Amino acid sequence: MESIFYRTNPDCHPGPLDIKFAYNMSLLKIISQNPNLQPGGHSRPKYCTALQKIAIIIPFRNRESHLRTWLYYMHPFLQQQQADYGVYVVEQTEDTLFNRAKLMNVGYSVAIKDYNYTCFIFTDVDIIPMDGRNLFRCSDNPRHMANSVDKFNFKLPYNDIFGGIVAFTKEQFIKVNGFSNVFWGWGGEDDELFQRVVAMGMKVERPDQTIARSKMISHKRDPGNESTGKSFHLIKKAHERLHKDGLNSLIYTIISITSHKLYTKITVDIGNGEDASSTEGILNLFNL
Ligand code: BGN
Repeated sequence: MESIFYRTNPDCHPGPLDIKFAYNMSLLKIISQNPNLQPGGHSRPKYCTALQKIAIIIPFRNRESHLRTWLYYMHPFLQQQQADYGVYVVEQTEDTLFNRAKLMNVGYSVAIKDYNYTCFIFTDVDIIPMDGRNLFRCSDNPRHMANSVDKFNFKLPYNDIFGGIVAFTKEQFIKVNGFSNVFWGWGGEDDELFQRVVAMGMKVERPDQTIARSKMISHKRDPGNESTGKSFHLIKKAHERLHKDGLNSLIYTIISITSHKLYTKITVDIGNGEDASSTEGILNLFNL
């Protein structure tokens, strides 16, 4: 059976991968290349019990071709790493501003009821690791795993960056009360999560930058994901809000949960930010 690992690493030893983006990857082809997947995009190693059970959470809206690319590369990648994992694609239904962070919280809340996951990897759909040694696992502290992305010349654009891919154990994620729910539109929700981690006395770990090299699919900013310019104020008061705004204030309505061969699709109505938990409301509450 052809897979990216057999093609690039005949001995199946992990190492640099040849990642090329092509937009004609069919779901049927990806399914046929991953015959051992269980419904909902689950897999576990055949000959051992994995130490961690990993839920991969992907926020999503209108990125079908990126999702196909992600599935094409990441299923073989995770299976080669002997991961016990499931993939959750969390789709925002409304046309209102995108809320990446709230979708992450919904993904966590649904996945935790599905299986006894111990590790949650929150990833964008458009970043693909370029090295099989970049272990998709949780650690003693929350991990930032997109610390070497081609778009940023394989460097950190700033020290506290926490975007793209992050990994939290269940305990770590509960400790920070998840992501904030009030970041509508582009930017800042990841910086705010970084502040939560620090406020709760944890550090951010990062993999070696050579091994963590990743490729980002270049694209234009999505319509409906404009920046509101409010992030800066919200990030400043992260430590004051974190116990009130997050997993414990999460309100959403599930439209459907569908088990596909390659992933579990969660379609959710997360509101439009004009209710009690709106950004304006939160800014007022904290006199920002
Ligand atoms: C930053 C964004 C992050 C994003 C990185 C990388 C903000 C907050 C402004 C106060 N932060 O600028 O969310 O991950 O760029 O693209 O917009």
